[in-house]
Amino acid sequence: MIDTNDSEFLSRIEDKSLLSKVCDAKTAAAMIQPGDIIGISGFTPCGYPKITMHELAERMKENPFQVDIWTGASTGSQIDQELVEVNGVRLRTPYQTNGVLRKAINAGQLGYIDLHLSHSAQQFREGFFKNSKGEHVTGPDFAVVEACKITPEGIIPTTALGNTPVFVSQAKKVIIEVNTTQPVALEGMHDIYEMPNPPFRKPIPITHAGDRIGTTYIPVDPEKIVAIVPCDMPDVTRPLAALDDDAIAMGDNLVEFLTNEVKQGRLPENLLPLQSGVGNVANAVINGLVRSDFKNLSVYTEVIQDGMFDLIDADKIDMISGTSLSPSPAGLQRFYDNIETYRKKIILRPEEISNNGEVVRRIGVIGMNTALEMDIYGHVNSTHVTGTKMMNGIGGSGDFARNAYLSCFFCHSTTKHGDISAVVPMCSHVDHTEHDTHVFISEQGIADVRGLTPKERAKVIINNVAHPDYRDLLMDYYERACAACGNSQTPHILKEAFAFHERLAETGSMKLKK
Ligand code: 0RQ
Repeated sequence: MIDTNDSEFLSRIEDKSLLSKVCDAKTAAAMIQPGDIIGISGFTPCGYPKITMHELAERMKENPFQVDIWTGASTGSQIDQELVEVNGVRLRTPYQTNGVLRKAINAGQLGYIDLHLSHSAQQFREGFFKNSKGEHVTGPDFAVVEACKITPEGIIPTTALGNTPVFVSQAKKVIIEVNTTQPVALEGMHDIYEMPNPPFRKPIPITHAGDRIGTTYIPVDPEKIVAIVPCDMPDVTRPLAALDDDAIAMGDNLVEFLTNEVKQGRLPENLLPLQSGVGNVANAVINGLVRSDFKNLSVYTEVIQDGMFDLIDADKIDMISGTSLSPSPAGLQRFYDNIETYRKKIILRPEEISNNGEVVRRIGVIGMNTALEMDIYGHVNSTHVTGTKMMNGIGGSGDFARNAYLSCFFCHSTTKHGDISAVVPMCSHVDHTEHDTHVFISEQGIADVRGLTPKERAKVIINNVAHPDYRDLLMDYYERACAACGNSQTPHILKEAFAFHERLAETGSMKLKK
């Protein structure tokens, strides 16, 4: 662990007037008071403050208290695990993926507010949130942010932006961790643009994924900086699953679909800007594009996973816009090793801009997100396992799905060794409605439901996307529902709509017992 005299650390504080603010993480963590709201930099386990939050958890072990944690999305274990293990979090928003935090949320240990990520900055800034005393606030008490350096102009962020700019501009006090494991070559990759509140907002001037509209630094009022802390703990990212046959099949199905769209004249030869969601499925789907003949692609997305580096290496990419790098540990090392090449092709924006519906709709994004389950009429559940237990959150999937030119959803047709069907009669929770979904792809095939009525959609989804083990059960439900409701617009047998979920709860499988 480096100390406050470390020469590399001190050299990264280019504004020497700030040297008087240098202190260790324990001293910085001691400034945080019970009930404070902390705005955390970064997005996914990238670009988050590490040592100060670890020291805060250590302090809470001795002297228990709680804080509210506002973030960009998921974050590192010092925040979403260590603080939760000492019961130090009262409220967490707007997204998470940590197993310990997920368990605590589903046990009711803390409050969790799941937001469309593009909405979060605006809601923080405009006083939608309350502190622990029930008072509406327009920013956090502390912004705790990771920087690769501090210049006279402001903070140079690291591997992710998320909501960092809004936290810095709205916080009462700012703690900056200067992380010497983050390369200074990150400078220049960011494009910081903050929007005023309505009615003063102007159009966001982005018409191509590669347009730059802001600054490469986050402006900060030096008076608000209360601590500058040395840190040499690296980002700890999550591994991605290896590509299996199902993942390859989903990628191939996507390429087949897009190739046909180009042939039919509904997409240009280099497609439209691509967005790809989080997780193993999304990464696998991008891999399908690496194996395709498409060229000169552009990406307007939220997270940049390993598959995007493959696209750059295969010389298929003009530009990638996102808010976060979110690679596997091997992918992060690959990024650092090739930073001079990759930095020319990647722009990191605040999530208010990377996910903004106005831009997504203007540039005509092809949205590609992952479903936990979908129903026969095309509604999607991305967040709640069997309708009640939070998995991760809606993240940016709704920002993109609702505004995309073409909104695709992917999933394995079954999970948990075939005991759970991704296609069910009625979703146990709905994040994306039938109005926001155009194309479903599983390893079984493609259901293109554009221009179809609900009853037409049901047949295509059951026959093309559901697993063969569940097709007869689903078709039987659909046909009986049609008969029971006199062929109404969206037929259901309400008493039976959740029979798949009930069977899973009772027997451990959605399949009928033989
Ligand atoms: O469980 O971890 O125990 O193996 O869910 O499933 O198939 O590995 O899929 O990693 O791609 O995650 C929707 C969660 C998918 C993610 C979700 C179980 C399954 C497995 C993971 P295990 P896979 P992925 C922003 C994009 C919402 C946010 C979003 C997500 C685990 O993509 O959080 O889209 N999305 N952001 O066994 C019970 C079911 C299940 C199930 C899967 N029906 N019931 N468990 N699982 N289906 C936009 C961007 O631009 C990035």
